[in-house]
Amino acid sequence: MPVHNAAIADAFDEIADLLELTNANPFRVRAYRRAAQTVRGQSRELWEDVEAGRDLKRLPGIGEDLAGKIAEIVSTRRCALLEELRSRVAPGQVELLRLPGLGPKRVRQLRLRHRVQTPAQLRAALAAGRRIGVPGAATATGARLVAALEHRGVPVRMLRNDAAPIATALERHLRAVPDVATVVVAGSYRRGRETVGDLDVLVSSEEPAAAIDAFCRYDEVRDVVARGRTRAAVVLLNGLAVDLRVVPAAGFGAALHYFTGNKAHNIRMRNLARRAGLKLNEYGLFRGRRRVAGRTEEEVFAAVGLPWIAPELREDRGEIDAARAGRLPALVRREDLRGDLHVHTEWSDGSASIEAMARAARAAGLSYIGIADHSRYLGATHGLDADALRRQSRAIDAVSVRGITVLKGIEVDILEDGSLALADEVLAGLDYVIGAAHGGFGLDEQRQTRRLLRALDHPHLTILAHPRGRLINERPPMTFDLAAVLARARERRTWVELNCQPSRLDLPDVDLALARASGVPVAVGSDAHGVGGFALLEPGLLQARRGGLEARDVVNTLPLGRLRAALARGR
Ligand code: DGT
Ligand code: CA
Ligand code: CA
Repeated sequence: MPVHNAAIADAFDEIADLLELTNANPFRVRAYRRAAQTVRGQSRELWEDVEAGRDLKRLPGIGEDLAGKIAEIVSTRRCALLEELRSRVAPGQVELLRLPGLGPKRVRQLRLRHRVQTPAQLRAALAAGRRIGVPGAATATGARLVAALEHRGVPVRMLRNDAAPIATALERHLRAVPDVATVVVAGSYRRGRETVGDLDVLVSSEEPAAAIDAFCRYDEVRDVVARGRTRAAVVLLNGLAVDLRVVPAAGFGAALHYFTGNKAHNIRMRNLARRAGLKLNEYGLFRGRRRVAGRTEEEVFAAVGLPWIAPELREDRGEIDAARAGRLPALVRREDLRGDLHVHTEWSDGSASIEAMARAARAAGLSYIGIADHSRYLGATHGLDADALRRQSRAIDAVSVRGITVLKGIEVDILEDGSLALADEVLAGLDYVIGAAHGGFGLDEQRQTRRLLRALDHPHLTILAHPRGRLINERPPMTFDLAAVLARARERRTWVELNCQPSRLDLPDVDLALARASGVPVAVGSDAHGVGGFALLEPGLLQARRGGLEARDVVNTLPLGRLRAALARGR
């Protein structure tokens, strides 16, 4: 049996992993990764080349040394370097390297300093609460790690925010291809879902071959799964699957609509077209054989008598009826936001000073922020007690950044009985109070509801933060009677938060829609823990839009004066 290209590539990938763990030169690591990719991408079996004595150095990234390795693997079915590396690295090490949040450096430290060499040992060490230099389960990264250790091998949907830089780089790559007019990442990504199953890339071009070719040769591609004249499918190095379709400009709008989905929305639109005697599919909108629309999405919607519907709403949750009745919401946009009330600093677990956060907020186009550091209760991690809060208040008074007003808040823990972790008189001295649960996620529905209702009854509570307490892919949402909680919030003039952290996005879209219908204003908070944190407002707003929120539903679209007035009314 000859040695196939896949086996050669696997050997090179493993060499790269092992080199990384032994602190080898990064260029050498990268050379093996590229070689693995090149070998996998060959349509011809390399063992035939070796047998025929053909020169392998014609392949991109394959020099003397790598060509020798290929010949060695083909003719001996072994690789001395790989065996030598394997003998130096314990098998659990490579598995550790593949876990989220663990790079070669941390894996090395785990072994050298803490004698943790396998996923099982890591799991035991974390369960025992050992301090081993990896983030604890209370942090998002730590929780992700614990989840990965528990569900090893189960594929999870990638956070949209993690897919975003990948999508952007791929778009840029395809835009540079000659004759490519437009590139859009459609599917769940365009609808702004919090996670994506795969990416669906749509390219408009009259010369599909060039786009298909550039796509399959893209640097980050691990496997080409399918390759046709106008479509292709690949898997990227990080495991994300990407579908590509190339369509001519005349049908681009119809294809964009079709591949944006979701499927249920598409089916409804197709039925609507059928009732009008038309046929809608991914190629266009047809009356008989004649194409009557398809160049743009607007054209497609107009042909069935509808205004354009924003992708975030296309979930078959009533958007088509709303469009027909002229009742589509004017969705909130990033430029509508004037402030951010959920900002952390180095006074608790943030990384920057109050002043640095104020400057960053100004650079992000905001005109006010509210500092809401953690109260002391949250375990040992740098919470503020009454005394520290008084000192922070003086520090805020001393900060002056032109164009930015800094308000005084707190993120106080809601305890399991629904009381708040700081005394009333301390909370009374602040501009506003954010309450949040950081434990007790597993209470049954009745107790959880009672807990949140009691918190809402607290006279000083302004905002109920990340009410569901979920961490996407890691911790399920808390169960409670949301309708009852929203009714109480409205009664008490309390707001609910949309937290923009990519693994929170809490409240989720359907809950936000219920908040809007219940007349409860939403505070969109970045939960920034550093100067880059305000960048999360924009992707976070996708969730607000999916919930159908307009600017008037979001409190931090208010100018400062009106926000202050609203804060005063609520207390
Ligand atoms: P994902 O990838 O699981 O996050 O979700 P989507 O919505 O991106 O789904 P995907 O990638 O399977 O397909 C992309 C779009 O293509 C989908 O939103 C709607 C359209 N589509 C796929 N399959 C069908 C189908 O059987 N019928 C119709 N009408 N549309 C479909
Ligand atoms: Ca998709
Ligand atoms: Ca797909």
